[in-house]
Amino acid sequence: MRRLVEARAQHLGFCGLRITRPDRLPDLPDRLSRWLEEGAHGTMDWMAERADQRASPVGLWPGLRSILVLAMSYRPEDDPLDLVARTDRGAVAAYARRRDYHEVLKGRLKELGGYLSAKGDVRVKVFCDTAPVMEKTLAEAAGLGWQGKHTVLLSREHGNWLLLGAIYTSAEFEPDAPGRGHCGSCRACLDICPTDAFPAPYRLDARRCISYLTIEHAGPIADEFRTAIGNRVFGCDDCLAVCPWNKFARTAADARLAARADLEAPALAELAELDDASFRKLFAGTPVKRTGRDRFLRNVMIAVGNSGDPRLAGSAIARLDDASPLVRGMAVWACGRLLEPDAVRALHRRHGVAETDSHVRDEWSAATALTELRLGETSPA
Ligand code: B12
Ligand code: SF4
Ligand code: SF4
Repeated sequence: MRRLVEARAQHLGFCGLRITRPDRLPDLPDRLSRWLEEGAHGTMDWMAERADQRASPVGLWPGLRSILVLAMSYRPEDDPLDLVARTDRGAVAAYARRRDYHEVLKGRLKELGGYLSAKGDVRVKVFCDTAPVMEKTLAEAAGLGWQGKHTVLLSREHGNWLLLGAIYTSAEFEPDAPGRGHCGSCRACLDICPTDAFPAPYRLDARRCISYLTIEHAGPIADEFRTAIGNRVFGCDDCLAVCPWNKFARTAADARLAARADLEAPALAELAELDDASFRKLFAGTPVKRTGRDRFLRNVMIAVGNSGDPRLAGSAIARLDDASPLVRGMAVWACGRLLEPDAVRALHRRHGVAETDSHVRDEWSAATALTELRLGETSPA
């Protein structure tokens, strides 16, 4: 039975399948509750809402006997770190430059689950990211690889460009040996993080992670992170891209997850022009669409401000009257970074005086104060 399921999984594009059982899992409740108690999940309240089920697969489904954990590769062709240096371009995380993996993996998991249940009196439930399931920890327990110091699951065969899914089943399978860590003394992922999001190896404070800030976080992004965000307009790949185990990854991205060429290095000037309809059209079927146009444009404005290129100032000026205060606020910030003090004051008179949103008003105050400061620095004593 196992061999048939493995062959089917391979046929469906999965590069790895390993099995564990609920009595073989490490101490999930402690690990999760510690993370939640620290507040490391930020505003992702959904991580806390069904924490008991997240930490207990049997609590989620009492009929559970075995857990099949599956991985699909999305290894990018280019090094994502090269893109971070191209400041006139927006960097979209590698996983998001393609069809939404939730749909692709869920579809394949359902097919595999259907195949399994057709083989006998077997019940299955399939999960990919949308249910309270700790996929990385299950994957390590099943032996697919190990959670690296960056907390992401990686393996010696596939590196860390893997997306995960799980099948809970009432069938009894022999479990595999759990994964063993091979990080050794390496700390490349910890050192490269632009926002110091790792308080310690194997622990991530999501509140500081660019992936959280640009995707999950709905409000304005705190000033302390804006410069470090650089041109990352959706997610971040730095800690993954630097991992030495990727060099040994033989697996190419699955064809169903082929990257879209137009999302490889989109021009910031073009992204800055997106309205709701063109945003939805450009990102149709990708994970970016779920974040929504306003949050995305907020990120684009930060990238424009970080470009250091005054020629992009026009892209920020055009968003000073945007209907979304999130976008207006970051457009003000970008103008403050790219324009001369006189120009910022003139823009404030034209666009800022009538501003009603308190956050955007604060941005105007900060931008005009910054330009005053710059004036002071350049005026003769
Ligand atoms: C919440 C979430 C996020 C949050 C928090 C990330 C995080 N590290 O938890 C944010 C928004 C930041 C995020 C970002 C990303 N995510 Co995400 N995310 C999730 C989600 C929904 C839940 C993860 C979770 O349970 N976190 C809770 C904490 C408690 O878990 P943890 O970090 O694993 O913590 C463990 C360790 O601290 C460990 N631990 C504690 N002490 C010690 C000590 C030692 C020695 C060891 C070994 C371990 C250990 O115990 C904890 C529990 O096991 C999963 C999908 C899912 N349902 O599982 C996807 C998932 C983890 N994300 C994924 C991806 C691809 C990403 C990004 C790469 C996307 C991007 N490019 O922007 C980044 C990576 C950032 C990073 N370095 O983690 C993939 C990762 C695949 C893989 N190979 O592991 C997943 C599995 C989605 C999927 N179905 O494929 N994500
Ligand atoms: S995804 Fe980026 S910001 Fe988040 S932990 Fe990794 S390097 Fe740091
Ligand atoms: S970069 Fe180094 S420390 Fe980080 S996950 Fe990879 S091997 Fe482990």
